Amino acid sequence: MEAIAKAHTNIALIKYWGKRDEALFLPMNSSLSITLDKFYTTTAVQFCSCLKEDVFLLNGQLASEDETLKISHFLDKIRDIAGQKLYAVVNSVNKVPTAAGFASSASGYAALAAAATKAIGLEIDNKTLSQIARQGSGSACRSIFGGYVEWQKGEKTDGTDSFAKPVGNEQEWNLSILSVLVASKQKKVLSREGMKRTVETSPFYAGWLETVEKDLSLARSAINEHDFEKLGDVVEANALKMHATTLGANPPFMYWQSATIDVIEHVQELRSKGIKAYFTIDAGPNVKVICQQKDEQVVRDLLLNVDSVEDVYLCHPGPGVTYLPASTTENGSKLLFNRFHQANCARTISRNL
Ligand code: 2P0
Repeated sequence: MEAIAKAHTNIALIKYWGKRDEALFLPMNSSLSITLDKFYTTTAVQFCSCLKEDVFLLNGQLASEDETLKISHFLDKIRDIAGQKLYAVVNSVNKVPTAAGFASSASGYAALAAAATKAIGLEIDNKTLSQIARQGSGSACRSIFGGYVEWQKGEKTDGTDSFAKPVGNEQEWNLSILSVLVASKQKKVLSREGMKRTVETSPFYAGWLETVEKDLSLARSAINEHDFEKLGDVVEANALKMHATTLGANPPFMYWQSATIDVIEHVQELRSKGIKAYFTIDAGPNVKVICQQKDEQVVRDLLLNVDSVEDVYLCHPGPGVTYLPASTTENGSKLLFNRFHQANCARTISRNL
């Protein structure tokens, strides 16, 4: 019972910001993203009756007890659906610069959901897989699909209508996304905590909810029409509105640092020179800049020249979840599994499945 899956990160053009149900990861608003080609997670999962607990290896190291428990709770949801009580070895390799503040929870939970459901023998479609991935991390549901993806928030309390789907039939529009790493200090408010505090305390959150559906509809039509300026305008406006809600929270907080504003100003300067580039920012100081492919080198070169910029990663729309042959060596899953199987060295967490 082993499977290996690969999933890519995604960048939100219209942001997911706020939950209506924290246990089921149901969002307050729908969101829209591009799956990126450059950053991904590969995860191997093997269930076996010989294991006394779940084992989680991250980038070749045994993960902490806290990290392992999070993975275990997520696997519990999959075990419940499958009616199985077996523990698993999860072996995950992140090709995401996490230390640089680029989030890996989307690709991480998308790959884990795909590998675990396959390894346990569930035959499900990508819509259902997206619903399962959502319950590990909201944005993970969008990483099941490639290209431009919309997560429809749904209305039902059980979450069965809250899942991601590709936007129209759009596969072809090959925009460029530059992930700009700025010289950053430690991030203080995690996105999960930040969105909760904003929903509960920010008077500006109502304004966010009032306008986000309109932003989404503009973005959807811009993608279908390949209207880059229309897309860029709404992407920037939506990001600024999301960040404005944090300033009204109690206590207030902001994800931007001086370097963030530096990059914003350089993008605006590019536009004043006629080069169409637009920024968006997630729950951290780094900036993502979208532009058309014909401009990607000039935009990248200019950003690399900004003093506070440490690196610029050039990305394009990437694929959805794929499954890899069990012999794939990147994870060395067989070897690792055998190690845990034979040595029977797993720490025991007394939980009754
Ligand atoms: C997004 N972010 O749409 C938004 C924009 C951050 C800002 O999704 O609590 O890691 O695990 O559901 O998905 C980051 O939040 O949060 C996020 P959880 P997640 O990409």
